[in-house]
Amino acid sequence: MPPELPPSTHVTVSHHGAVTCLTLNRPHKRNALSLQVIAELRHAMENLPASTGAVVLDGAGEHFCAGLDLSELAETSPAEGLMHSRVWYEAFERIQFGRCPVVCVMHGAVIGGGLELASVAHVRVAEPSAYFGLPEGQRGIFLGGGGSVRVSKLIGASRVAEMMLTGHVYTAEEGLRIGLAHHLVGAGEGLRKGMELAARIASNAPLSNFAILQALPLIAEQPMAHGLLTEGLMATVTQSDAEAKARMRAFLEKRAGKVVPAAAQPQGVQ
Ligand code: 1HE
Repeated sequence: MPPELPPSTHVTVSHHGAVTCLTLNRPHKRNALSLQVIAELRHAMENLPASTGAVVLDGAGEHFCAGLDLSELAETSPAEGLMHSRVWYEAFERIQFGRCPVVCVMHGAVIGGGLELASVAHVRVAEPSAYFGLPEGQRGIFLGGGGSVRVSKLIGASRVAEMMLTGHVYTAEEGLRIGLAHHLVGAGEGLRKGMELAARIASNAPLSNFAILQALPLIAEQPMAHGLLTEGLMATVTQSDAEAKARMRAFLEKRAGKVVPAAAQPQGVQ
């Protein structure tokens, strides 16, 4: 069971217009994910104000996250271990399939459960200091925060197995290349980029963001005929909304931005 929630201590919540920032704030333990942290993340995601349209998730201190708090599993029984994973799964589901898209800003260690957490986010930004590891084999454990599924979907089960077997650590640049990050920015620029992307996401039509979060992952799992039907239905719903009509009209009347090459975008977005 998740622990009773005290006032937030290990996850700092701050609001910046339509963007809410959740910061793992346990730097003395390298933001290791205790059940308390997991519960606070879940609580924060379930209690976002109506004004929030997107979330940025980052970590205080030198590292994004050192993964599972190893002190919590040192003495657990198999049954407690199973429940531990379930608590993580439920919290991570709230993040992945919540109301708001999540942008994860990664620096320093993105290890084990830290990488599992990052893989729940919809957009990932890396600073050059970020490095990605899965030391589960070395620790005598296994992925338990959904990484077998989510990280495998990002980079393939073969790479996940090799990381766990050999302790292979990927650099930020390699992470970008293989799909662990979508953006690689300069040192100290991760949060600015994350906030910028989140603000952009929050300005999308809410129904489009809904479809991207709720329908797209299901469509990707469906047989092609089912997926195409689901997509067609979702497309019909989004484009029938007044918001979509207004946005398409704005473009046709030359009142909306064009899609331009990245190099021509002053801040990466137009
Ligand atoms: C921790 C943890 C942790 C640090 N659980 N306490 N994760 C790992 O195997 C990664 C383990 N951590 C590390 O390899 C290093 O700590 C770091 C590379 C992340 C950072 O190194 P450094 O030198 O900056 O810090 P440190 O001195 O190692 O750690 C500072 C403190 O944080 C220290 O506690 P202190 O009381 O001695 O000060 C560490 O014990 C503590 N600490 N990381 C608990 N992870 C759902 S299944 C997921 C499976 C996994 O996540 S496996 C991967 C686990």
